Amino acid sequence: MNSLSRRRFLKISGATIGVAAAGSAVLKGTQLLNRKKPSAGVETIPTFCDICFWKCGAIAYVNDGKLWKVEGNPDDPLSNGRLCPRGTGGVGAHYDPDRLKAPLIRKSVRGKEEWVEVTWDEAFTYIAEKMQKIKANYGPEAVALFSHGIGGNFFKHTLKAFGTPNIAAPSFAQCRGPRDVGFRLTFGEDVSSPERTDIKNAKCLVLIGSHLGENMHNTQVQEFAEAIENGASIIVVDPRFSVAASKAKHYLPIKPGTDLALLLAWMNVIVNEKLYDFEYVQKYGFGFEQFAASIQQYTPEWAYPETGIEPELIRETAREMARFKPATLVHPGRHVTWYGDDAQRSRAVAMLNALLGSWGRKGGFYTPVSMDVPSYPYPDYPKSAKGKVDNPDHKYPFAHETITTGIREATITGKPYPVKGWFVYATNLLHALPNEEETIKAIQNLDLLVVIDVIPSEIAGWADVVLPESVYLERHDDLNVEWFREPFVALRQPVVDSPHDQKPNWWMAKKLAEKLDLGHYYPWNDIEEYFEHRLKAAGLSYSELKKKGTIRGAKQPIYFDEGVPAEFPTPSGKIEFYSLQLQQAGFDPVPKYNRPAAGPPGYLRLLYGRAPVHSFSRTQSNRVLMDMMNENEVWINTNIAARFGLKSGDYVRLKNKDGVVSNRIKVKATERIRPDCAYMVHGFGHNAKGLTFAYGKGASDAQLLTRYITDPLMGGTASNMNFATMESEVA
Ligand SMILES: Nc1nc2c(c(=O)[nH]1)N[C@H]1C(S)=C(S)[C@@H](COP(=O)(O)OP(=O)(O)OC[C@H]3O[C@@H](n4cnc5c(=O)[nH]c(N)nc54)[C@H](O)[C@@H]3O)O[C@H]1N2
Ligand SMILES: Nc1nc2c(c(=O)[nH]1)N[C@H]1C(S)=C(S)[C@@H](COP(=O)(O)OP(=O)(O)OC[C@H]3O[C@@H](n4cnc5c(=O)[nH]c(N)nc54)[C@H](O)[C@@H]3O)O[C@H]1N2
Ligand code: SF4
Ligand SMILES: [Mo]
Repeated sequence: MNSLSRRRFLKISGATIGVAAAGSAVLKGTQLLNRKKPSAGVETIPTFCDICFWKCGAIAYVNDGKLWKVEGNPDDPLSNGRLCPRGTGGVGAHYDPDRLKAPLIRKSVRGKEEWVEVTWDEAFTYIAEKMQKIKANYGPEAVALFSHGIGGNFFKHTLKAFGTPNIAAPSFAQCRGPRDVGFRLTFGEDVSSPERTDIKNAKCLVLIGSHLGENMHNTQVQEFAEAIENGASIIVVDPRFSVAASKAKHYLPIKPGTDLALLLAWMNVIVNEKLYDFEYVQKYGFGFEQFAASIQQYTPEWAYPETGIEPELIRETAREMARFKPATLVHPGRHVTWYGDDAQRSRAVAMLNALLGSWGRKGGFYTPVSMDVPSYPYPDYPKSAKGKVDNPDHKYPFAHETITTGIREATITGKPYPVKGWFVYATNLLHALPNEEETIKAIQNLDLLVVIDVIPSEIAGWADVVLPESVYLERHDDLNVEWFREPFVALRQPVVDSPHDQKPNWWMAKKLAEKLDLGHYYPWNDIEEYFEHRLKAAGLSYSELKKKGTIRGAKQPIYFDEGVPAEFPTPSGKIEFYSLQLQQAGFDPVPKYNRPAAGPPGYLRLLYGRAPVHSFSRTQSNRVLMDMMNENEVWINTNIAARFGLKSGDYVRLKNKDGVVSNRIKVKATERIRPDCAYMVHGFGHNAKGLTFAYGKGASDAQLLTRYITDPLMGGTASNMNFATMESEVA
């Protein structure tokens, strides 16, 4: 945007949005959503959302180059014409006055958040020189990329071209990794994202922690509502009476960390009462007899003292699941890095589904399909002789993606080889990884930390170079060729200009490649040329995609009964009730229960999760969403609150076993949580100075997660094993 149109933009936004306080540029939050429709000249532009990673198709309404509102795109199968509240509030990301505005280079010591503004060319020259130096001294592998979301695709491309295999996202070792490993070990395939869960057709839906309704992944929540409408039987297992629990026929307030005991007891009932899908198990199962024998000890009576769930309720819910098989979906969850037994617990979830015959069946797990859009024919990437740094000697033998925390560890220890440069694209590592101290220690070992962000996040605060990105409403991103119920391809495209000198990721990644003499990896001049090329190869029209935002392909079979081949890419070619792979690697071939360690007296187990109007630590600067929820609370049981002399609305500080004390946080005293745990929404408690609005509001769960157990199968960092007590805070 040139300076003239920028001035115009500022004038327009100042005039229409209003200014909260004299002299400040703070925009009013939900006012942005309640603005009247402009009298004329409203243009609609389709794109897809990026407030979380679900990528819902959206329509932006723009008037005179100015963003009015964003709604769901009715043509898009992920949104079905409706966005979640975060998606609607996405306008706040564009209008956020705290946004990064220009490239920055660190002026003083790391973490002090003192910068000099530089030009884009200066920034790239600085970065490229440092990268070449690291490459000369340690090899290209010594530069790693942390990235989350589709926006990271082009930086991945540049860094692979540079020669590093060390590229990781927190969505594996801090999120869904154990689930995908557990399912892979059983069915040979991942659950993937969007999950292949056929929620809308489920007649019985079991949610173990997955708190749909607070967890707002749009399609899943829409399907959940549909299942409820259709009278599906809902079973919810959660130490906290979640929104989903309020819709349940059976609510099981489980003792935290004991879900594997419940799962084993459920399977014990289903096997011993011969309630399983006999034909399915016989046809597709491997090692059923050994499995059945090894779960005999896990009776409902045995599980009762472990889980706190009465034997009769365990039996009743097991029978309920069996009644509706194969349309019973035991949801695999998503954020499952809880207690260290996570991959094995997820495997038990997979096995329970296998007993119910739900994999490949309507109302269970469908087989996702996708459009055939060939990738761009780039030159080959250089092969790394050293291999990846995150998982030396395959210590975690079943990790099939790169482990973020493995890269962090190598950066601290220099083993198996040194890591000296980090690129961090759209992931606030100080909120996303457990144990902040280790992250900072790793950062202090770096010769280069580049952070690409839209706001001055905590991780940006530690960077040597900060690159300001245009928000998703102002840029193109890679095509979304999704694996879903039906094939489709979706386009993200700019609907408004960036207000300052922000740039899209593809432009930055390409410019950086050129500085590194890797320009030949970008044979296209502009991303639209790249789209044209790929879409043409797929026989699709770019101009149609631009107009519609989404092109859908013909529906295809997605269930075994419709002709999808029942293939299980496991070593046995079958569903593995007994896993020889696990046995050979020295692990339990059938999951075994180990009781989680208890906390000290007076401490509560610290649990955390989502709120409907926020995404992780990325939306607390969004004025629209903050108008809806501007701090988090700590849920504690009413009796515990009374014992501490606390009531709802009081402020406390949480103090963990290692003496880390949180920001002040408001108490929510409630019957809706067990007395042995506390619960808070993730993402609050920002302490980066540039986040003027989010700063100091609520407390950060991440700060309190000083401990974690690493999943021995796959390297996930289980963090539901921290304990906290409360210190009163005078308001
Ligand atoms: N303590 C704790 N840790 C957790 C979790 C938890 O519940 N508690 N959840 C885990 C889970 S499930 C996940 S998936 C991960 C999520 O981890 P992350 O994906 O790292 O989530 P955020 O903390 O929101 O960090 C996102 C960063 O991207 C920036 N950003 C937003 N939009 C853009 C953009 O358009 N471009 C660029 N370049 N940057 C952008 C934001 O400002 C923010 O700094 O965290 C995991 N870690
Ligand atoms: N609004 C919103 N929605 C989101 C996101 C977001 O940031 N905001 N992020 C998305 C992403 S990437 C992910 S991974 C998902 C995460 O969503 P989920 O996979 O649903 O996981 P969490 O949000 O971590 O929720 C944790 C839930 O598990 C319960 N729980 C804690 N310990 C135990 C236990 O021992 N046993 C059982 N049975 N339950 C337990 C908690 O009480 C809480 O209800 O949400 C997605 N949807
Ligand atoms: S679920 Fe909500 S925030 Fe996530 S992409 Fe969809 S509309 Fe956006
Ligand atoms: Mo996640």
